[in-house]
Formats: sequence, structure tokens, C-alpha cells
Amino acid sequence: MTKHIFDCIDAHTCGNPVRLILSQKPDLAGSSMSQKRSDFIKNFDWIRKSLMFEPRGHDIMSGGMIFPPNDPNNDFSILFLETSGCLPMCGHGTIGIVTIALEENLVKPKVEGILNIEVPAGNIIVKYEKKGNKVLWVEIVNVDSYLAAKNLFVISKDLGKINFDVSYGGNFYAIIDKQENYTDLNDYKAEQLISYSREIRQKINKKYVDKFIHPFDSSIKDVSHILWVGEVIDEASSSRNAVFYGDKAIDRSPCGTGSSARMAQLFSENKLEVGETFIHESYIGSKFICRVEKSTKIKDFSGITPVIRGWARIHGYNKIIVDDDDPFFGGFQVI
Ligand code: PYC
Repeated sequence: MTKHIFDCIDAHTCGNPVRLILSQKPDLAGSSMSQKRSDFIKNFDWIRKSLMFEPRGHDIMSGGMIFPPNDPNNDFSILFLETSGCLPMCGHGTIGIVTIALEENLVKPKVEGILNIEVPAGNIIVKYEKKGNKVLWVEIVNVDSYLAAKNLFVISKDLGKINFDVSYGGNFYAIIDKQENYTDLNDYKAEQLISYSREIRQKINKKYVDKFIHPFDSSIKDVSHILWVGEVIDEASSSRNAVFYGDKAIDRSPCGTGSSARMAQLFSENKLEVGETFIHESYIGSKFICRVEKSTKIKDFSGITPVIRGWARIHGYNKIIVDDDDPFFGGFQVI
């Protein structure tokens, strides 16, 4: 019988959890983070499940591991681990992991203030500002994002006909704007949005089989997240969202990949311009300051290079034991 001991540092990005796993990192096969992600999913997914799900994690738990870069010109690479799986990209996760890595001296940037980071969805550039040892903010130049499809619908058993667009921001999002059968975020409880989202996502991926596949990486496919658009709490904000992920989570942060997907959608509708500030509010009212860096092409799609800025705080050193003998070794979820 073995006790696996994982040293972790726990933090949150604008309210959403980030657990950086420091020890027991597997030796992953592959020469890119996309290949290494596939190897992890095939051979090491027990680590994700045991550290993200109950009883050691919870429904919203999210985190990752950092590895040396595959290209020595870059600073490091990130593998994201969440209750929802190993995401190709996670914005709040990146902000949290970068904050932990810098404040705990886990990485030494090649150039102070800038990090070139490899993630499964591609390469990202991260800027940050420090005051003493504290990281004040982290800004991500995210992977190119694009509107993948417009004016689709499914019939929700609770809400009726729901119209949506699908947009990519590092993950594929169904974006549900206000409409006849969905009035506003404030009109529903979080638990209702979670239950509607689970059914809607399943219906979308059944109805639109193989419609959402990334043009450069076919391992990134299907709608994984639902973004509900809502009225802002603070009038200075541009928009608010509730992002559903996994099976029971609403993002407490404004969601980096969701914000990227939303900006790609707004840009394609001429509702957002290059350089314009887009302040995205989360379900709990925390904010990311975002903008479109430039317009771009992703094979046949017109898209954008999005920028996301947010902050994170460390709140714990966590030594977690996963005992082979534990009946709940692999964790569980109550749905
Ligand atoms: O910030 O990209 C994000 C994210 C994805 C899921 C939860 N947060």
C-alpha cells in the first residue's frame, strides 16, 4: 500500500480556486503540451481526480502543474487540471499559477515582467507587475479566439427554445445572451443555471456532432462551457457572465477563456473594437480587464488575439495524502 503525498499551494483568482501541484509530477510523453495533455489523460488522470474531486477537492476545484518548456526559448509550460478534465487553456488558472510561481520563487523569468508560457492550446505571453514580492496583476495575451457558429438553438426541457452562438477562447463556449426564454442572470439561482447548463451542453454536443473542432488541433473539440450573459452589477463594467464548467461549477472569476470567447463574438458583430477596454464581471462581481489586441485569422475563421488581466491571492500550503487504501482514492462527485 502506498501513500502518495502531493505538496500543493492553494490560491484563488478573483474568487475561483487554483491548486498548484508541486510534487509527484509525472514524466509526460510528447514534445508539445497538447501531446503531454493527451498522455496525462491516458495514463495519469487519477492524479487529477483524486486532487480535484471530493473529498480532497470540491465541485469547483481547479489547478495545474508547471513543467519545463518544450522549446527552451520559453519560460515554462502549464498542464491544467480541473473537475472538468484537462482544459486546453484556463485563464483564471494561468493568473493563479503565475502568481503562485512568482511569489513562491518557483520560476525565474528570462526577462523580468514577461513570461512566455506553453499551454495545450498553444503559446501565450504573460505580463505582470510586482510590488515587493506581491504580484499586483497578471495579464495574458491569450491564444487566438474566434466565433465558430452563430444563431444555433436547442430545446431545453426547463426553459424551452434557447438560442446561442459558439465561440472559441481556448475552450469552446456556447454563449447564451438574454432572450425570450432566458431573461437575465439575476432571475435564476446558480443551482438552476447549473442544472439547465448540464442539459443544454449535452443537447448541443448531441445535435451538433463534430461541428466544433479546432482547425489546428483536433484534440480540442465540442462545447465544454456555457456562458450566460447578464446585466452588470457595477455600471462601469461592460458585461457580466455566469460560466458553467465541469458538472456542477459556476466560475467565481470572470473566466479568461470565456472572456476571450465573448470578445471574439462581440468583435465579429462590430460591438467591440481593437484596443477598446472590455470589463467583464463574474457571477460574484469580480472583474477582469480585457481588450482585443488585434484581429487575426485562424485558418478560415476571422478572429482576435484577446488580452485578459486579473489578480490572484495565495491562501494556503497544502500537503495532500492520497492513500491507495482509501476507498475514495479517485475522488467522487455528488450531482
Ligand atoms: O478562466 O478560462 C478560465 C476558466 C475556465 C474554466 C474556469 N475558468
